[in-house]
Amino acid sequence: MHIVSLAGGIGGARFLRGLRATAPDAQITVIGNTGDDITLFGLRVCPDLDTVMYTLGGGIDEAQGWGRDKETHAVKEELAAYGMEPQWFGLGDRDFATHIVRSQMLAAGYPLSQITEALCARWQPGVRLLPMSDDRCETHVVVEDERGRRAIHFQEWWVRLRASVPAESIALIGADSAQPAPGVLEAIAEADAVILPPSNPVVSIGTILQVPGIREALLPKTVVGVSPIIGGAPVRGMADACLTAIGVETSAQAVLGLYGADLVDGWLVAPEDEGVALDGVAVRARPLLMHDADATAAIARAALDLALELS
Ligand code: GDP
Ligand code: FO1
Ligand code: CA
Ligand code: CA
Repeated sequence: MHIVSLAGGIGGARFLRGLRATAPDAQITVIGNTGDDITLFGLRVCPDLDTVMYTLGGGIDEAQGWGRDKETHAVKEELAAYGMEPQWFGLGDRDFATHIVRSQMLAAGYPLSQITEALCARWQPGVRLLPMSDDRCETHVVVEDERGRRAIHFQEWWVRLRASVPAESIALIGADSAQPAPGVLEAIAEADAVILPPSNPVVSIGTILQVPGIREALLPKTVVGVSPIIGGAPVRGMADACLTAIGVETSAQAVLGLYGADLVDGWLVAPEDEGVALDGVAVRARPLLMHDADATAAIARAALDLALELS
């Protein structure tokens, strides 16, 4: 069986660990969000790809959900001592090595998809991890602050401002001319099931769906989504600020409406959201908190079973 899953960072990575556990014999292709990517100190950083790679490869900081385990911060401290900006983004020493390898390979002309494959040769995540695109596209957020109305990088809004300044709009710069990375459309075409994990519906899943050709390729497939919103709130993080920015209510019902019945065939909601419904979509209520490995595997199993039932 071949399963395709889209993925953002923490929510996607944790779900994928459960999917891998519940379907050990399946071939799993992950299409990762690269809209969060940013160049810092001359190095290319891909937070969501790295979160998936480290989480599935056993190198993640479990408590934090992103970055390396057993991390130290000597380089960051030395950069700060030189007054180097930004100082609001915390890159650890072990994590720096990943960005150095990636940046060196980019400079040598390798596409991000091949670089990601090379990095995964070390981490052995047990899935095939593909960036959504080899073309650079970055999420930017229009805000109005003391410096006026301006667009800033998503990471500055998310990490420096903690999404405390309302986003007037969110745009994926470069999306129009981006192409799906090699293997993405092929994997979707041959997938037996497509799963949308409980990732951020705007800046993770929504971003991947904006790459021309990806949404269209998913339409004829059996797609099952897991709600990232439980009882009107994101379980962790600030996804509500992203939904508000695009005029969508923070609810399992509204996220289903955002994805649409043309894309999604099945939708898992938490028991407190029982009653969510959309014509043409099979909705099931299941516990959706990924509080441990067993609970997460059970969520992934429910998503997969629903996809197989509908296909
Ligand atoms: P990020 O890139 O690190 O922000 O991670 P993702 O986009 O992959 O996932 C973030 C989303 O995961 C958040 O918006 C939450 O709504 C969702 N999430 C986190 N933990 C859980 C959980 O235990 N259950 C569910 N259903 N959603 C979760
Ligand atoms: N998130 C933070 O809140 N603060 C950080 O300093 C930070 C650094 C960082 C470094 C590498 C990496 O892969 C991720 C990092 N993140 C950090 C998480 C990440 O940038 C965001 O949570 C996601 O991009 C939002 O989805
Ligand atoms: Ca992300
Ligand atoms: Ca479909």
